Amino acid sequence: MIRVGLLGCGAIGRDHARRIHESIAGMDIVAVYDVFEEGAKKAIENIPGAKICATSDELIESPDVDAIVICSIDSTHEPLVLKCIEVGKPVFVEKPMADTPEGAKRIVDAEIACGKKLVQVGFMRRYDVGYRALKEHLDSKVQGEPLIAHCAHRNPTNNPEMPDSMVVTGTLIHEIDVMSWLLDDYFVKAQMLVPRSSVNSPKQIHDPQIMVLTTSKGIIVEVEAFIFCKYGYEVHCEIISETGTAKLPQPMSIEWSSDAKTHKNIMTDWKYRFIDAYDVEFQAWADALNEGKHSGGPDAWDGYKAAVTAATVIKAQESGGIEEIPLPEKPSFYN
Ligand code: ISE
Repeated sequence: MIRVGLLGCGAIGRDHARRIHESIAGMDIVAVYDVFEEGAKKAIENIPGAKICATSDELIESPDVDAIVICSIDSTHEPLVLKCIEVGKPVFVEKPMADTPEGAKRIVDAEIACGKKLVQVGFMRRYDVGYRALKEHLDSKVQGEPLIAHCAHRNPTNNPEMPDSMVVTGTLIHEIDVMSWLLDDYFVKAQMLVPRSSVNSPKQIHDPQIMVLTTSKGIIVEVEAFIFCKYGYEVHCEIISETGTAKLPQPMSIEWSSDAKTHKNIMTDWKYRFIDAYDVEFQAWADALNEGKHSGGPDAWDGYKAAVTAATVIKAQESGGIEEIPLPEKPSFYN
């Protein structure tokens, strides 16, 4: 049984605590920490025996904690992951792994120096049944090679104070990871297209905006981010290949007609859209840790690749031009 300590008890942290306690076999929550004690108390309300630690270091160093889950605010991810590597404990960190490429590189260097893959990044879309089916389809090459991907990532609302860069590091980072995994390719160029903004979006950001990425094989991935779209939470992905197209399936929802109208519900909360993916992701992490290995899921190199790509997208957001993505060669440690 892997004894897990949770750092950061906001909405997603509490959700992961509940998930690990109720749904994941071979793993349980034994300790939590949050700068706000109220959050920590809430997280363990239904987890008898779990304790609240006074600091993050106390939790990471505790002899009762075998592995750590990090769900605190983005700027704390890098130092906390580095501390886990320093004490040699496996760590699951919500995205982004670090908020700068330099920070992500420090994590990669520390992990290589410690000689063991300890880091998994919370890119849960790789565990979504729809994305997995789409990947299997693309890998079969039944429609030839992929040429273009049209994607959309829409949130009804978001943090009203966020800067434009967070649209990339908090939202588009999912497409940056999942599209590179799906297409088995990496990105070499980035551009940001900016239409007029919605009256419902905060003034300091562009919303919607369109990220255009080019892969090393020349595939164009175009993603609309519309994070104050009001009407619901939706993730779309359509791949155009040489002899046909393929679409990411949408969550099941009945279609009902009445009074000369057809209705279909759309989700509003990303935590529910990917609820099954989170369960599969954590079960894979638990199973791997119980066997003393890495799950093979998103690792520190994936976190680093995403950080480098995101930083270049932010550069393109500022310059309005096409920017080259400076990705160094993958160290053999990650092969
Ligand atoms: C949030 O942090 C997520 O991870 C969601 O998947 C994303 O849709 C949302 O925009 C982010 O704020």
